Amino acid sequence: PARKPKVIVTRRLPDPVETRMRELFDTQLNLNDEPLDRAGLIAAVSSADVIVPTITDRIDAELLSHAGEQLKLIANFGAGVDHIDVAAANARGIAVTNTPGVLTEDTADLTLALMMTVSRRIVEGANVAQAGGFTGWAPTWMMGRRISGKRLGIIGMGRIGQAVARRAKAFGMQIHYHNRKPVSPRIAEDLEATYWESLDQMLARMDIISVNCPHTPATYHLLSARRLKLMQPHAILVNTARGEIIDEGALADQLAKGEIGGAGLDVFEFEPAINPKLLKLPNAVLLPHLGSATVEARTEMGEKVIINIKTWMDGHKPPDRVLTSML
Ligand code: 8YV
Repeated sequence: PARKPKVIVTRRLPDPVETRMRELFDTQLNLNDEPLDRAGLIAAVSSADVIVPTITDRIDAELLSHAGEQLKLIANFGAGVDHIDVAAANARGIAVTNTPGVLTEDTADLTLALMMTVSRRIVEGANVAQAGGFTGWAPTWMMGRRISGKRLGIIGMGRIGQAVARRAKAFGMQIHYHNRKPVSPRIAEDLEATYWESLDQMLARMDIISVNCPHTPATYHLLSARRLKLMQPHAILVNTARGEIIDEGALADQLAKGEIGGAGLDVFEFEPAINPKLLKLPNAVLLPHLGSATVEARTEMGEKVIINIKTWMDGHKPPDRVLTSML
């Protein structure tokens, strides 16, 4: 029988995933669960047949110059591949796969949760109550804003954007979106979604903006200081995609000045660092990248990784191959 491929996994994964991987492959786990340093990553790419990285690993062209002939697959644990130089990998005959689909609903749930948390001041209220500050109810105390009836502008109408739209529609919101191209007429009709070719025009008219596009060279700082200024002073910005899509410093300044109403952020430009200005703002709700952090999603992401490796081993095209033409 053919030898089992050597698979290096850079972080700890849910138990059932690790167990299955050990059964199927010659699996090397990073038992202490700290991100590998550069030397560790170099050692991994120079000895493994397959590496399974996560968002905390930077797989750039220089790192790949250390890849051995045997490295054939980078089976990313996660949907976003902006930490991987896919072109450089492909140029060396190394395929890249990701784990789309299984984290869509959970990321969309968290997006709605952030919208409501910011709009209804849930963290502020919880903090007051927990600190013993609920000393009496008052008619005008801690008023937020309703989300029903409001205009939601979704940037990026892929799987996650559409899942956000379905939920928001059920909450009575009006769905608007900006995307490279309009979605199919059937989907647009189902969601009663209005397409904006001009992001600038959409930004100026929305009550809530949700970022749901991938981070690519084309979307880096898509929400620049200039574009953020187009948002209305009561508007809320939610980001469960990638921090790099927003100029975080400009956002912090505009939130502090009251030029933007509030923000719900699950991702940050210099993760895991968060702009210190954001930490002090009552109108910013910050989460530590929890979009796909459910037992179900993380397990299914691991299962996808396994399927991608297995199909590749069996000589077939892995189902979730990422091609540069898709980026
Ligand atoms: C993960 C994500 O937390 O899938 C993604 O793109 O951002 C999250 O699901 C992370 O990327 C895992 O590597």
